[in-house]
Amino acid sequence: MKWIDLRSDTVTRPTPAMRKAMAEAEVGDDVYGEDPTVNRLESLAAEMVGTEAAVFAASGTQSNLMGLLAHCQRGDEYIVGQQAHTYRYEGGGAAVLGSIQPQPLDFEKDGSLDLDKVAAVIKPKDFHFARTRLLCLENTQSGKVLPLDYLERAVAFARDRGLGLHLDGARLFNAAVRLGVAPSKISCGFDTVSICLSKGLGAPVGSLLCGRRKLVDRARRWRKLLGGGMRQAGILAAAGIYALEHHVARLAEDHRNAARLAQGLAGIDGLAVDTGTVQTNMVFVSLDPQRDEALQSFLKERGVLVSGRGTYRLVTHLDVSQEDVDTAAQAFRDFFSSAGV
Ligand code: TLP
Repeated sequence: MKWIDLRSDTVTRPTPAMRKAMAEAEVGDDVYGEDPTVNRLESLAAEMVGTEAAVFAASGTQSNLMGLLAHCQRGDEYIVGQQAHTYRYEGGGAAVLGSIQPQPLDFEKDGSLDLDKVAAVIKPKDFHFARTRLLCLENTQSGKVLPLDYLERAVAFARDRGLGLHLDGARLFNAAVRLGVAPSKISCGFDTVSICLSKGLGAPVGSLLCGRRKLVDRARRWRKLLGGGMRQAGILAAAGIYALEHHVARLAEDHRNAARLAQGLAGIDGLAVDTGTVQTNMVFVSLDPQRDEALQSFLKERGVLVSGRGTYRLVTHLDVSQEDVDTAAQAFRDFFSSAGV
């Protein structure tokens, strides 16, 4: 059975052309800095993101953690969104491994952090307090693209307050495609930027921490400590190079499919669809949580996979076609019509 898997864009599988690039990759020992394909990927990523350097990591979680550890010492603090991946979904890694204290704040509706609220939680320089060191943003945030003028203000704010600035850019390329700008236009003011190759870009594994050379050097040391020195990683890096060269522009197709899915789901009685927030490849819908189980098993019988409780994040990607989106929307409609009840 062909599944229409809307749970995440992490589920994509490498295409035949990507697998070919992986099979043919020239490799060496990356811990010695001798894997030519990893080196090429790191230069390419740094160039595209507009930073001095980049280091290849096993996952977005590892890359974000390397970034936080590069910026902050024991007893330092980072300001971060309450729902941000770097706070909520990374096992508390910064606190567990770095003794770094998070200061979470609610995201605004547009996915930004209100800079006045950020200013209000910066701790005074006094030994009672953790040292506020870093501001972390996320772009896209739940599929929403941070406005460029906001980013400009955030960069100026961080400079003014002497804070480092980290971007969880797991889906930076979705934001760039949506805005029609080079990714570096979004990321250039940040000190560190984590990008993921294994989301919409379709690589099986891999992220990069891009940033100022000094911070990337520190992060490379942390990567080793975290067990992330990967030896002949060129096989994975080749997939990443392929993804960056061939799968960025096509993200527009995922965005069109998400908009089409939202349209297809709008107006179903019993399902609330937030069509206004569909900017990239994510659609959020909600329903009476009591119907979760019935809905999920009904959809599964139709070959459609979703996850969530009460609220569902439906994600389009490389392995979801326009036809798949229509099939999924029809399956939802059937469930909520008398046939599905
Ligand atoms: N997020 C996953 C889940 O963990 C929620 C997903 O399915 O979206 N930053 C952001 C903004 C992310 O969404 C994710 C993955 C990561 C970082 C971590 O990437 P990985 O999974 O490679 O560690």
